[in-house]
Amino acid sequence: MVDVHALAERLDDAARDVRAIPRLTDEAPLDEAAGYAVQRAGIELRRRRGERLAGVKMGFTSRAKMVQMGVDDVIWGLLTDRMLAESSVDVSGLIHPRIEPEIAYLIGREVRSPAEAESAVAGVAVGFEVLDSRYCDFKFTLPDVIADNASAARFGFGAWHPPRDVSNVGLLVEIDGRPVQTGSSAAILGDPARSLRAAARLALGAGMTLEPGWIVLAGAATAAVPLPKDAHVRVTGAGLGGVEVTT
Ligand code: OOG
Repeated sequence: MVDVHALAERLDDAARDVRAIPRLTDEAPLDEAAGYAVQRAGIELRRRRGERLAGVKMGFTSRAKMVQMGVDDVIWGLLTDRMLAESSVDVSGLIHPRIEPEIAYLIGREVRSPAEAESAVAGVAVGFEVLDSRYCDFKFTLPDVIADNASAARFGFGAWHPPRDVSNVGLLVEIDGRPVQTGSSAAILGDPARSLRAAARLALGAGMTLEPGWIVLAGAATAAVPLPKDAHVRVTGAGLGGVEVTT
């Protein structure tokens, strides 16, 4: 028997103590369903501390990320209001943060079926996600990373634009003015809209719906890069402007 609550607390403590832990699967026989149960229990701990759900993030939606992390399935995690980084990220509170470019969707009304997902979008923006695996060396199996809320740590986004085709947006990540990653949103399942529909499907499967005001991060189009201290990061999406963050 897997003690879902105890495993969620172990991950939650690791994040709060800024200390990496061994993979849960080293000792507990987790499958993906158990991983999601641990993820939900972890979100419950956050909710009890007053955090509110702010959206969802998709993971492993691009080949570059699957290859980087050695996994082969799409996953999701939940975002809370306290993960939102307005303009700065304090990396001293994170274990080994990495940053990646994102396409962000703003949900305008409740999504009751995956087919409704695109018409429910109120805006699109370029965004970023700061990942921080709670596991040693950023190494995990699929159930481990699912339990760890898909490595979610912080996120941000630029100005919202009216809904539009974002199937081939050129993305650029610069750190201190130096380009460190380039890619296209087409790397996200061929079109980030597929990732959005998958988010709606996964939410419904978990007894939830994408809600008005929620953000959906469609997943990275490039590999993630280490986020150093005292850095200035700019993520730009062709036609969507940019978003900046300092550490
Ligand atoms: C897991 C999260 C992956 C993405 O965009 O593919 C992810 C990780 O790489 O630590 O968010």
